[in-house]
Amino acid sequence: MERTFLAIKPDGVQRKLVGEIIRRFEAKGFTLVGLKLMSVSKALAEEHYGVHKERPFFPGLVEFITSGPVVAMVWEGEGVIAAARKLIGATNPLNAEPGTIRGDFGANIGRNIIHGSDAPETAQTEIALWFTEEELVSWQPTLMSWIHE
Ligand code: DAT
Ligand code: MG
Repeated sequence: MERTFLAIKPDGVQRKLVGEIIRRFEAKGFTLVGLKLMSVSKALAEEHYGVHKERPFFPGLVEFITSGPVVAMVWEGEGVIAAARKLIGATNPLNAEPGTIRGDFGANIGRNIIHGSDAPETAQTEIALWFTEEELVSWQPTLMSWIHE
């Protein structure tokens, strides 16, 4: 079963959006398999955003993600990587569709509330970067037959 890495950024946590965001993924039918509130070290932030190392916004991005608590999560489900990106919305909240998390709650690209892995390879790398095997729980929700054929 496919898994993706999501992180509610410090703005989402400070704005008390944790419950609302988790509710949306639960309501959609995805399964939570990893969850922790944490302070992000500079080293973890730089590794996580390594692909953007050369971009002008990189230092600000690292500073932002390390500026307060982050809720790191792993979610499971068929097609969850692409579907989570759709639920999250466009990178710039000003371009994100209403109904998406960024479209409903964001107003600035530097405060876009949540991160989601963008492809199977990045999902695998990011899950391994943020979670140990022991922190992930494999379980079968009993209502699965009402969500899945
Ligand atoms: P996404 O988070 O939608 O995967 P990304 O991987 O391109 O977007 O960029 C990572 C984060 O970096 C993004 O969530 C916000 C920040 N960012 C991206 N482009 C930016 C820009 N032009 N100016 C400021 N911050 C930017
Ligand atoms: Mg990205």
